Amino acid sequence: MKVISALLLVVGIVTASSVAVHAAAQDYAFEAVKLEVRSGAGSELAVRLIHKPTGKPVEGAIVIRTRLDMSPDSMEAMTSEVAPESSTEPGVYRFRGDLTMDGNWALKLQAKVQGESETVQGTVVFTAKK
Ligand SMILES: [Cu+2]
Repeated sequence: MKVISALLLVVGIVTASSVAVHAAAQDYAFEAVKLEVRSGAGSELAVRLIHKPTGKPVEGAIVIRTRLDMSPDSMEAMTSEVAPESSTEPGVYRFRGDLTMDGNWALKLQAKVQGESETVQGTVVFTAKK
C-alpha cells in the first residue's frame, strides 16, 4: 500500500512538472500584424509575438528558424526564401519573402524567448493577393 501511494506521488509530480514545462512554450503565440499581403517579390510579412496570459507583446525574442511555404493550400513543397528585417515596433518581427503565387502562405517560426527554456513555435498564415 505504501509503495503504491509513493508511486502515485511520483507519477503525480512527473505529470505536473511536464505540464508546467509544456504550458510555458504554449503561453506564447505568433499572430499576423496584417493577414492580407501583396503577392510578388519582396513582400513584407509582419508578426507579433504575444504572451497569452497577459496579452502583452514579447520583445527581444530571437527567431532561430523560419520556413515559408504554401502548406495551407496543400502545396507544402512550394517554399520561398524569407529574410528577417529590422523592426522598431515592440514585439513585432518583420520579414521579407517572395510570395510567388496568390494564395495562402504559412510562415513557420521558432524563437527563443528570454527566460523561457523551451523553444517557442508558431505558424502564421498570410493571404497573398495582387
Ligand atoms: Cu503555390
